[in-house]
Amino acid sequence: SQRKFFVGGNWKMNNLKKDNEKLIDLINNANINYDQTEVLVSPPALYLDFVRQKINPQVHVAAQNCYKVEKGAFTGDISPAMIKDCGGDFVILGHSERRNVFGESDQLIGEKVKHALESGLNVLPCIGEKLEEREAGKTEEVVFRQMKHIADNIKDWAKVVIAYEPVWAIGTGKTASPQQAQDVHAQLRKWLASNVSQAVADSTRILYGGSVTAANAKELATQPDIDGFLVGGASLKPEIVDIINARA
Ligand code: G2H
Repeated sequence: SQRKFFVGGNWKMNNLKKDNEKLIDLINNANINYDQTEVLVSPPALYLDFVRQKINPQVHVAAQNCYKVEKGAFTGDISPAMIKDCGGDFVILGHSERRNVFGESDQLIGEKVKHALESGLNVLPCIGEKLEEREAGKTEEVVFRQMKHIADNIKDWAKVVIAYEPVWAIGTGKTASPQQAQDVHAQLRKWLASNVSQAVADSTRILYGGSVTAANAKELATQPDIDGFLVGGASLKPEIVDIINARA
């Protein structure tokens, strides 16, 4: 495929400096072909600067969230300008934990995507259905609706990597089967072709997320529409290197 393999580690709200240092050493010392695979790590925002200064410069450093304006009276939040100022070049937006624990709407996530892109960050927006939505046969309806709110706010798709993360597979140990994931990825690519353009559908990376491990990554990575992974739990362990090299 013309799409470069991409693996992101979403550290979520885990680890102190000393643990971050170990993960940074692990990645810096690993055998990774950066021409073949793009690698991203996403520490809690407090550690963006710390991680950026220590990790291999070829690794993208991402915030896990941000707000939709540059500055102002928004206690507790951070802006894309601040992420860039601390050396971050990406922001994850609309992660299911932001949607479901913190109540973020499709509309807000769209506004964040727009502002982050206008600020010069790359974005990694996440979408995915809940178990009850899948069981009700609504997977496509849900992920297309989420995609539309994101896509409507994107001009430059070269700065976008999408993550499909079925909520029922996140941190549960239940991975989507390679076929289940491939089916949704293929539908999303079709949606991009019809609603944006064939070129964007062909070139945009769609990552899979949800209980990815070294044990299941290789088979998932063989699917034609899976272009990499967004990894949570396993990104805190040495096996992240095997996941990064799943297609090597
Ligand atoms: C999904 C994923 C990372 P995990 O949230 O974004 O986490 O791999 O722990 O399911």
